[in-house]
Amino acid sequence: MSETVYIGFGSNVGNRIDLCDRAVTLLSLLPHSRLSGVSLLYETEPVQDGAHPGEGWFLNGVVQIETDITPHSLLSVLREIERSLGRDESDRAGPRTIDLDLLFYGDRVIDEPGLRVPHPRLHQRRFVLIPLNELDPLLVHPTMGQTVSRLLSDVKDSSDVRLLFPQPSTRYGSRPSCSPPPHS
Ligand code: PH2
Ligand code: MG
Ligand code: MG
Repeated sequence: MSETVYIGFGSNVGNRIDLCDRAVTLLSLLPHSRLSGVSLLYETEPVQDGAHPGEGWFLNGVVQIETDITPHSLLSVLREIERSLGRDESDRAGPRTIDLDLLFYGDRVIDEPGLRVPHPRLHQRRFVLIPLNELDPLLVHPTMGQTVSRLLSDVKDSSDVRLLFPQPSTRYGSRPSCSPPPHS
């Protein structure tokens, strides 16, 4: 039985558009999985949260995937993709070429060292809630019992989140505005 998962991505070093695009492309190629949604890209002010992501603004977005991959395997695949896109493992809290965070795995609640789902800070972050709200505003947070749209209207975070303009054209083509012409 496949589950709907949401993965947040962010980049604040290097060619951020290219890195996000490559991360989404790699996620679209996961076995036993289907990419079912990709948010727009947002330029976001860095939020300090114990991590020290530096001064650079992020590009952030969220993907939705239907998958049979288990949460633990998915987590190691995300780490592999981060590594393949040049993430510095020795400074995980520093500036990042790409950061992939498992936000929701269906309505499962997992609380283990190294794997906490839903992501423990997602409800405090506009840079996550805004793209999530775009994909599924009625998605209910399994422990808070509130929809994403409600979490977004209640969030205290006031950091700046701006729609990237222009949006890059993409290869995975799941954005409505980027659909190919009906015939050629
Ligand atoms: N990620 C963090 C800490 N701060 N700020 C923004 N704007 N975007 C992020 O992805 C982000 C952050 C830790 O992973
Ligand atoms: Mg993160
Ligand atoms: Mg992370």
